[in-house]
Amino acid sequence: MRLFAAVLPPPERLTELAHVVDRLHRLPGADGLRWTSRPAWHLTLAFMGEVDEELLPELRERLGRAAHRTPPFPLRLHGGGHFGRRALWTGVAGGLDELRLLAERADAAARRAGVAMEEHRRYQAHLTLARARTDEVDLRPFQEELGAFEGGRWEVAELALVRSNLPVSGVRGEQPRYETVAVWPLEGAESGRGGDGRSGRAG
Ligand code: 2AM
Repeated sequence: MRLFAAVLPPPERLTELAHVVDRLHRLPGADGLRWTSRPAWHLTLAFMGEVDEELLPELRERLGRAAHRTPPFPLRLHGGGHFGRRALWTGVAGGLDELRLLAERADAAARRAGVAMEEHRRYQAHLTLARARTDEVDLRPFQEELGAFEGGRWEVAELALVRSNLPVSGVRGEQPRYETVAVWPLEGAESGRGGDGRSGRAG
């Protein structure tokens, strides 16, 4: 199954984002983009790709431990940007160092559980709002509109493991369906003899 670790913003923060996205939908060129929908909004921490079912118990164990060791931290959705001319996103502000640490720990947990992590990309925290089918849409006006967006602060208190079900219909533009497989509370038990390698323990 296709899996990734993520932070899921709470409903009230998604509602704020939905208001901004409504405005984006009205900008010229919006019809030329494939918009992600609210149930799909998440911040990926570590993308694992296809994972063998037999690795799941170990993966769960290690992600749980990573969450256990990491303290909750504040975050807010903030501004926006684009990857080339193909993906429009909103970014985050606040506990960026903590978010990155959680991403590193989720990545390490997956590797140590035996996940190949072959599709690794440099980590950049973002929440994808739209994707372009071609290079023809100028994403800059969308980024400008997002520039003023400051979402409210929330406390990131959970690490989620999410399954991505790719569309099977063959309908062009259909989005993957995401399903939360498990969540673990962030507990900040830093002194714990965790399994992501920082404690020096072989895994
Ligand atoms: P994206 O939104 O930038 O496409 C499910 O596909 C989630 O995993 C999405 O957030 C997606 O990022 C992310 N993702 C997909 N492939 C990835 C990869 N190779 N590296 C990192 N994240 C990836």
